[in-house]
Amino acid sequence: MTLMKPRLSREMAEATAAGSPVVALESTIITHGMPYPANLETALGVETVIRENGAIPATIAVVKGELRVGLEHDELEELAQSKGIVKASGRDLAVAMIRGQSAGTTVSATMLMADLAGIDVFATGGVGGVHRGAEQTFDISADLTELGRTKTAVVCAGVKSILDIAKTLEYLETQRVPVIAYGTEDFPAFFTRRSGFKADHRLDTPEEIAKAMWLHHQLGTGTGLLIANPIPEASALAPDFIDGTIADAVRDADERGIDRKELTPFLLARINELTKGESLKANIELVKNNARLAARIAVAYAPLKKARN
Ligand code: PSU
Ligand code: MN
Repeated sequence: MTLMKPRLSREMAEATAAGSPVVALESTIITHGMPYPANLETALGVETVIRENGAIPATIAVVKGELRVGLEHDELEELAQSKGIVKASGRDLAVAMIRGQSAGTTVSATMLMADLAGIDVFATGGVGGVHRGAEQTFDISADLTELGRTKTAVVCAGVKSILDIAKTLEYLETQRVPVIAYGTEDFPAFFTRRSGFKADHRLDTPEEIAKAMWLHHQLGTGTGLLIANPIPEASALAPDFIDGTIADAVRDADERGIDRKELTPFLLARINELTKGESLKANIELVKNNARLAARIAVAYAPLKKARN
């Protein structure tokens, strides 16, 4: 069966036809991950960072029922401002399309759409994972199963301790997803550079990461790769401070009975409130840092892919 192609912006159509380096970006971070106007400023800032590092950014979303890769400024603005917009993981896309809805795409939906559009590298802040208490709730993000079936390299800053980091790493192992830390042995914990767990692999240059991606795909593994890039030292938060805040936020969610797809957005917003915006500042810096690395990986990957075609 021939799979559907999302609608590409003109720039993206030219870039993919020419085999130029492209970096996909998700939109749930805009619609559910950050408040306005920081979400819009970040979305635009991240696109600039990708261009400065030699690649073309493609923000991915569903706009009025249409799967879109590469958004214009006014479209980003609308997504950033609208309230009550849908949060779509891969399984929600078809229904959003027939309803003509607009939706922020999670890591899972963005990977799926990036793959349909032929984009290999994707930058975000944090991926979803296995939630604390998953042994009771079974709350495991579809991001992890998507990584187990879609060939996209996702550059993130590790996962937050709103999640059970050990179980998240176990699940990625089960899904056959390599976890590669950039320039460190440690698997980072989003706001902090260390989680207390080791990553499976350490690679020190974007070129090595691009080569590993290439070989991983050539082996027919069929899975994605998780590239964990620690937050820059200067932007990292103090572990005691942020761990305490996260524990408070998790308790608040529990007391209010918040669960399922509302849980991650609630925790992100609550942590931002409790830290009086400190966590948001760190979040913005780490996303830009990930965009920079993703662009450099995409630049190194493009000639490898071209040589094959
Ligand atoms: N973690 C963050 N910021 C985010 C998200 C996660 O630090 O914006 C978003 C991403 O879009 C991710 C989604 O794919 O939350 C995961 O949601 P869930 O846990 O419901 O699968
Ligand atoms: Mn969930």
